[in-house]
Amino acid sequence: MRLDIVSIFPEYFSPLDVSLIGKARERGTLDVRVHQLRDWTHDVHKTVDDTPYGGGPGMVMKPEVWGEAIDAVIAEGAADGDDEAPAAPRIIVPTPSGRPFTQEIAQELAAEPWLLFACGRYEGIDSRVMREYGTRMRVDELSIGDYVLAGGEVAVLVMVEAIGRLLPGVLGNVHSAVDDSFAPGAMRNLLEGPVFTKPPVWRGHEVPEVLLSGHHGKIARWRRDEALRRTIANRPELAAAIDPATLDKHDRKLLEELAFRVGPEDMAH
Ligand code: JCQ
Repeated sequence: MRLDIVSIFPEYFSPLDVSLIGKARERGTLDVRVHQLRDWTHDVHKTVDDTPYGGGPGMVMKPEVWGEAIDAVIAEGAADGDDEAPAAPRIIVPTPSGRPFTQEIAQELAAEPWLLFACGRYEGIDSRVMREYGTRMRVDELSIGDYVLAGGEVAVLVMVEAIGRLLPGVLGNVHSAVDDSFAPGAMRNLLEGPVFTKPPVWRGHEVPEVLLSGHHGKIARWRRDEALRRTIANRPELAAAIDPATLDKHDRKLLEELAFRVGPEDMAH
């Protein structure tokens, strides 16, 4: 997979030299290139922003600079890609006003051959940039959560890590990637419960006895109970979205004890 990142702070991306992503780059699984947006300015001050039309606080990133940068990165990528390489990348713009970036989107993006991340700063990038490239390729404005960062750089690090670990051969254990809370197929819509390792007693805190029992049926049941408890406590909106048809009698009894209302058994029918 090829990843191009355009930013006024390329130094933000040194974490991509280490760990899982760093190893994937060394092996050639991932080809990451970070570009300085200011390289495509023409004035002495290397200006990338200007005042917003209509007034208001802050500054907006200029469309001409972004247009030259994206055109150049695409031309370079298309030129040194092989004949099988796609002519255009998917463009990702992290922004608090985007669609939520989810595990499902990470999986979708992990299947792409080429991604271009555009890091905005200030109040954002002139909207015509997304409009312009949206006529030629897929452009997604994505949010990593309901808070405001100083720029898209950290959001790109988050997305690249979530996407990168899904690439074939990037994770040591092939099971790890599908076992996550949000991966379809695991315990769908449930958070993962608590985990423990040795020693069996640490500072007086004991590992739940059932986990030492070797009784695989009881362990699976206990883990599911804990997953349900944690989902209700931490993510009530996820718990509310659980399909009642996926709950057995034991689940229903537990939810009743927790005073969590679910629909009747046949609600899905
Ligand atoms: C991403 N959640 C928060 C901030 C403008 C593209 O324009 C802007 C980008 C940012 C950086 O992204 C975030 C963010 N997901 O703050 C302002």
